[in-house]
Amino acid sequence: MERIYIGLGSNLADPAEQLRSALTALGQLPQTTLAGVSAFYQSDSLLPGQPRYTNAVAALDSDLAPLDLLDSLQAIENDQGRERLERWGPRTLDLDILLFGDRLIDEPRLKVPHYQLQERAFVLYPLAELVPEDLRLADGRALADLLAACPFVGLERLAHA
Ligand code: ROI
Repeated sequence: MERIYIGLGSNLADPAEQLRSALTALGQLPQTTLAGVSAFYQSDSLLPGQPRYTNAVAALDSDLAPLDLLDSLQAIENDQGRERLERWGPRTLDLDILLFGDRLIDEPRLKVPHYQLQERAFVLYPLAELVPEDLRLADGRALADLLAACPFVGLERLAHA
């Protein structure tokens, strides 16, 4: 059993509802329990000209292997109407594996810790709600240092889930 953190994001078709459906689906994955959910946060897209995003982070305890979990997450994205028209395009649902126990994963389909974690306030702040204050990532970086270098700017914290 490993503790896994998943980043959720949506900017189409009622984003908060997309996140709630995704959380239900995560809780129904085999060999997996949903151990926690952050608040929801809204922010502007990092790319101009897209609707605002709603983001959150979920904690899972799972016995799934990383690539099996990745397949399951992509199936949930597809079930919720994700169309892969353009890279970085607006989406009904994005599910990213942020951290997977204390593993470092470097495979063509999956890099963990997520490679853009440190640049994304909408990932770091919800993640910080769920982890121990002194968390270190598998690559040795302290989450507290990443937070200190990534100001809470442009994020709007919404009422819980
Ligand atoms: N911007 C925000 N605020 N949240 C996201 O989840 C997000 N995802 C993306 C891009 C387009 C980079 N911008 C985002 O893929």
